Amino acid sequence: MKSRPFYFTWMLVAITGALTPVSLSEQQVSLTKGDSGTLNLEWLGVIRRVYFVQWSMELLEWNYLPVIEAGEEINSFGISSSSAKGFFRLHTIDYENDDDAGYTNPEGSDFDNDGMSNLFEVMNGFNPFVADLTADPDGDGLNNVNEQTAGTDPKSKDNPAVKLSVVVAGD
Ligand SMILES: [Ca+2]
Ligand SMILES: [Ca+2]
Ligand SMILES: [Ca+2]
Repeated sequence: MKSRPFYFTWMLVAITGALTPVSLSEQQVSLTKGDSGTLNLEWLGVIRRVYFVQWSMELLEWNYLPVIEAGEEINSFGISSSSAKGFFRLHTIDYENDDDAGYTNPEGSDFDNDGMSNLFEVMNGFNPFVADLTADPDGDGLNNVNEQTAGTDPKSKDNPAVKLSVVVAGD
């Protein structure tokens, strides 16, 4: 099971199919409480289907969680939480063939062709279905795709490239 810290709480599971409708009968999702307040989201995957997970605090704005799964297996995702309420849902994409690159390598693929891989986007809170390569959420002058290339954190200004250097000239 993948487990990464995420400080929100989810009380309700909603289901959406982005490109194809998903029936509830084939899409059983469970939400259980684990040790030390962790919430475990679990669902049985369907073959040739890729899953993204979104969360929302107030059902107005949805954000992607740092997880991408594919195929017919039991998928589990642990969430550390501290807030009182929230919602989440699955965003799914179906493929015709087993060997479609988007299905065999959904994390390394770039669904919105913005130069950032799907995994990089969800790990950094970006939208893997909207081209946001020129955004600069940390305001450090390096846009997201340049941060990915440089291996720096697009949500933090700690990039070596933008650190000020002070030179004191002697006389
Ligand atoms: Ca992308
Ligand atoms: Ca994007
Ligand atoms: Ca930046």
